[in-house]
Amino acid sequence: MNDGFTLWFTGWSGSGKTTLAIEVEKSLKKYGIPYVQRLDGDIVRRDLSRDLGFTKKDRDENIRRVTFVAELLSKNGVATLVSFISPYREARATARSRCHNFIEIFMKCDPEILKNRDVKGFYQKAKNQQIHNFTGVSDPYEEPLDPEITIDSGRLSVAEARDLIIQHLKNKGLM
Ligand code: GGZ
Repeated sequence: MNDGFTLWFTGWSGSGKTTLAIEVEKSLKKYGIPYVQRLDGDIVRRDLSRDLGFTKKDRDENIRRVTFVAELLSKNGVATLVSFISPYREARATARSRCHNFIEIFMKCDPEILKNRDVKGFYQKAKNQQIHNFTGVSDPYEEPLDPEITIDSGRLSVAEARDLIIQHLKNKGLM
């Protein structure tokens, strides 16, 4: 059986977590990794965490639930890709201690670029206080201090970032 692992993508809204996780997922499947599961903020918040908002308490609860699922999957041989803002170090440290072969991937981005790009219009709405507790505007993001992988999205294409992650997994003997 393949050893499971957890790729934990963390970063601001719009930093490319979901896009990159989808690319890595495709790649893992192409390599023949038998069990791959992606857990994404958008999807989880429509179902498992549909009762939660964006206060610290709710974000911590969201990440606690996701950690629980990722732990079960990764310990049972599943390549698990987790993409959430997950802004708090303590919650990510708990995930690290529980999930199997935990690899933290920090989506490093210039906040000004994200705010200018504002694909979903959230940053403007947050600035106008139409939405509250928005990461980077009215809520904190605690950058990872020692992530296994940092993706500088200003410099790397999605394909280059994907290849970096695949190479890391190969180096670790996880594929
Ligand atoms: C942050 C928010 C908020 C607030 C709605 N703050 O870019 P998106 O839209 O598609 O992804 C963001 C998503 C964040 O959910 P997570 O589950 O990843 O957050 S956490 O890990 O902190 O629990 C964003 C949208 O939800 N969104 N309101 N106030 N992001």
